[in-house]
Amino acid sequence: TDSVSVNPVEAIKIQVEDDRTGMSLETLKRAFLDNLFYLQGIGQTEATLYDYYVALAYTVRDRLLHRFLKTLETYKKNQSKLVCYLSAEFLMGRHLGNNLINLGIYDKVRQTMEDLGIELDEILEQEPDPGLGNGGLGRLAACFLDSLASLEIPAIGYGIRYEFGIFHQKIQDGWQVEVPDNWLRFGNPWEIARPDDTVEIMLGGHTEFFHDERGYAKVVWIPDRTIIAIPHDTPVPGYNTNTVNPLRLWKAEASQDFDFDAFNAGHYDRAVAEKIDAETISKVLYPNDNTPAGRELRLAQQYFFVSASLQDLVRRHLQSNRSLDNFHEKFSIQLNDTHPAVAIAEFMRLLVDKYGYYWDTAWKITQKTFAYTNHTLMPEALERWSVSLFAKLLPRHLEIIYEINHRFLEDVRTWFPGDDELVSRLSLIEEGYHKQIRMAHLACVGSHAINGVAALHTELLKKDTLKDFAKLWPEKFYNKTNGVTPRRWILLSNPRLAKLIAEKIDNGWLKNLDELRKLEKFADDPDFCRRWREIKQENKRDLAAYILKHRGIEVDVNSLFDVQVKRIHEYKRQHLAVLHVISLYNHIKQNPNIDILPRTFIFGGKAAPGYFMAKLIIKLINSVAEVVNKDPDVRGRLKVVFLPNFSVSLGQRIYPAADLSEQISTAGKEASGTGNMKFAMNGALTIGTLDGANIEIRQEAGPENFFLFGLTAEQVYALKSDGYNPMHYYENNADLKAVIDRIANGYFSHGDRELFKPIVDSLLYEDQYMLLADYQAYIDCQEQVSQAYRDRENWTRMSILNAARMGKFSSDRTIWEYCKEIWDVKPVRIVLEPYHQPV
Ligand code: T68
Repeated sequence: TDSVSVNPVEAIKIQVEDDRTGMSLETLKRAFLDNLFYLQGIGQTEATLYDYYVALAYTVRDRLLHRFLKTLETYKKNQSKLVCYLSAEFLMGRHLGNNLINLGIYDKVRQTMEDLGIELDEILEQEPDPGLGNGGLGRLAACFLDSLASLEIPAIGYGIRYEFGIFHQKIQDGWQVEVPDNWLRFGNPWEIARPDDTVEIMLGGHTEFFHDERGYAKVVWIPDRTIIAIPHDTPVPGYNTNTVNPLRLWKAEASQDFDFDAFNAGHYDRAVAEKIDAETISKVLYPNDNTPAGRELRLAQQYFFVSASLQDLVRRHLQSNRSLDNFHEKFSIQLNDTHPAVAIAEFMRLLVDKYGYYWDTAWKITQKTFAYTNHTLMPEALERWSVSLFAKLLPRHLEIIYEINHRFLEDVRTWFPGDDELVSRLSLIEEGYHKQIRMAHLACVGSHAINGVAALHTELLKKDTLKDFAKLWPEKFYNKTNGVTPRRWILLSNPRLAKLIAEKIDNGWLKNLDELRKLEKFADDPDFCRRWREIKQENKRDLAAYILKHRGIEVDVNSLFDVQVKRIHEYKRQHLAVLHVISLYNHIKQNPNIDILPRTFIFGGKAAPGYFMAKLIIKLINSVAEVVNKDPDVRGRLKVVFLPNFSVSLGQRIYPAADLSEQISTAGKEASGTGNMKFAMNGALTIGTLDGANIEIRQEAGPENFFLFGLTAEQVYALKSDGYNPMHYYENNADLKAVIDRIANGYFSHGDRELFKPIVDSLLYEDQYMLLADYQAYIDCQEQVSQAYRDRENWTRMSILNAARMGKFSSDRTIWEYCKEIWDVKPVRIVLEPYHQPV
């Protein structure tokens, strides 16, 4: 560990506690009341809960700031190598609770608030959930930032400060309705605007050739518009460290010059229109998960934040280095999927056009700087941009991409003479009527490392999606199985469980999750098991109260809580779980006295607004819920609940209360999954296919503690090539037929046979995701789950062992692997000024 040394004698000699840094109860209370008065302009008698939230947020921010500034100063002074995580999404979740935890003052602040007659939980609820991401990919970026800071790794996250994050989901008449998420409406105490670091971004126009003074052919890009990017920094503290890394999000604005020109020429209206136009770029997050948007504005967003971030890095580098020759020794840039992949072309443009590098030198620096993470195997989800769109928006980058491609394919032709097929498969350009740029190919050639996000995913990338690249450069491929932060996903979400764990094995697990293994020995301790079970029960009671309040549905806390929360997508197969519900319902209708395990089915997740089938699946869930929940024959033994607006904060309520985690994607489709890890850490057992990280979760937990069903990725592939016929399963399985017929006959749609016809038809005539092939295996496996749950003692034992064995899935482990194998970075200890050392 590098460190900036501080004289330890001095460190104990001077200890000043002031209202902006002090951590004692008295100081915290004074600081909070002071902020309430001077920042919110209100006294305690008049203040709203929201005023309290803002006052407390500033109290916490003050305590982050000197750590933040010290962190930045230390990185600069030490010339530390910095990890730059480029991501179009950061799904951070609420900051306040997490920051209290990472600063180690959660309990103290709870006490402080209590002394003032304020309930901390109520204040935490006031914070709008910053939803700057769609799902797994955006949340992964957030977990990574937490781990980076907790491991004291010099790092910065770069992204877009969307004014509107992921839409707010309402359910009306069973349908999803999207409402804009105006999360910045009342301000944001966590961000700090840094107008001094504003950069200009060029767009559109054309390029011109000329010869420079040395006679070299050069290109200049003449853009037709310029906008500015203003950085807003959010401090990201590590757990129990002084490290506070920046998350730098860019806001788009019109450049002042433009305004003035038009304004002075008497075109006030035009100046205003241009301003609105420029600001559109960071206005809204595209709500598609696992599908490319393909819109001009989306490409503009990608280029906007990438160009701003690279300019920022180059500026930082040149502050303390004479050239960019050693850039790759000071920065490692990770591309979170292909959304920032245009960075490869932009960095080449900066090196060649702006800083005068020879192409070959520039290319070497570029390749050594970048690394690329892939998050999908589905070919339709790989990003492609039409050449014509690129030409219009980024004419110079198109030329650069053609040049990269030309040189790359020349190499391929030398290595594999005569293999034209290979050349066209590897090309960055997909030929055809509409020529397209394959962004994954650009990311692969421009990076020194390419990784998948779970073992199976990486294997399939090498065998299938990126097989030609894997053949060219096997040494570039890595696996980095995803992880999640135990600070937010256990300690903050499930304080009861965290307290029990700490009682038994102390607090080391928060920094080294493998220590959870020490819990294994309590799996046979009746007292521990009883408390484990009670905690789950209390968490279930909390969630039941939430369900009653928000959905008006009463659920039985003694029933099995069977949960599927994630984006709605056909490959994730929420509708397979619905088929199971209907099957159980059919059994009850046939014999109302049947002995059936009471279950509460909980669903949550957003559908992309343009994804018709996904929205229809939500409607189906709600329609089945309506019938099942009020059928007297059911006698409350089955309940179906769709919880609207699944988000990070709703996840924090749900994972701790789940008994069963549904991870039932078609094998080979879910790259990793990360919700599966959050459930397991909180003591839920998994029912799942051999897909993504499920495989590794099962390996760790032990196959006897995992409910496995379904085709393997290989079997899916084989069945597809043999000519899959879903109708065969329908015709030969009476139970399945009865389930599908119930939907088709309009039983759940007031007799309307048309409503769910698209789902029925897609299952019977195509069934791309093979629900019917996996149906019986799933039903049988669910029966095993029911049997297992009846033996509560054994279930508890399995639950404990599952949680105890999830150490691998800490994002700390994932980040260490990136640091050692891909980024080559080391921790840097941040030492505070003596007067800022905690008393
Ligand atoms: C997810 N991908 C994977 N994509 O589906 C999941 N896509 O298996 C994996 O665990 C997770 O990434 C983290 O690696 C996504 O979440 C998107 O959200 C997305 C957004 C825009 C465009 C395409």
